[in-house]
Amino acid sequence: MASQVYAGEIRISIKDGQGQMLEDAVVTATPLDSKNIIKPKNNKPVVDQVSKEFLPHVVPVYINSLVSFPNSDNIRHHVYSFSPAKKFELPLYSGTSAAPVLFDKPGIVTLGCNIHDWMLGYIYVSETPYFVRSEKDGKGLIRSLPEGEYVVKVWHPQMIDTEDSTARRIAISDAVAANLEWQLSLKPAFKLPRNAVGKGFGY
Ligand SMILES: [Cu+2]
Repeated sequence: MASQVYAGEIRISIKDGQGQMLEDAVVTATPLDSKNIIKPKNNKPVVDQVSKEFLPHVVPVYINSLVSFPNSDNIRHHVYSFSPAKKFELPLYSGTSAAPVLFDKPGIVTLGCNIHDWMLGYIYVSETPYFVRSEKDGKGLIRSLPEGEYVVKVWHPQMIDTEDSTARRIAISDAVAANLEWQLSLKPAFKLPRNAVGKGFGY
């Protein structure tokens, strides 16, 4: 019985300007042939709130995904974004919020919390279903790529160069993993100190 196996993979490795392994970079692989775009199954991305931080800090999602924003803290958060790719807010809540949020435009959505000014997170809304976020060791794996040609790019919230400047074109074939590495020059992290909040009304 014939069965189609998609075994193409891209292993990625991301370093910062000093050569340290870099977490929270998003690598996307866009097929040149659009019929190689296969919608992901069981696609339920989550941005959690843990210890008054967004977790993960960067979450790549496929366009038209419904993203859940559970709150794992025992205090309330008020999540919002002013980004053109998605303006929304989830007024003060604890526990599971009422409804997941639809992200239907490509781009970067910057997340904040009205209560905790230092909380900062990013949703990368991708037009390709093939992407990965680099882990603490700077590594990641994009699996199940149909054979064909791809443009692969990297984005990171602190990168100085443009995402387009990182583009590489590669051919993917079954059973051969491509290894791609990037070194990104970064701006300093923009982060308000956690004690900057003066709204201590029991939140
Ligand atoms: Cu908060």
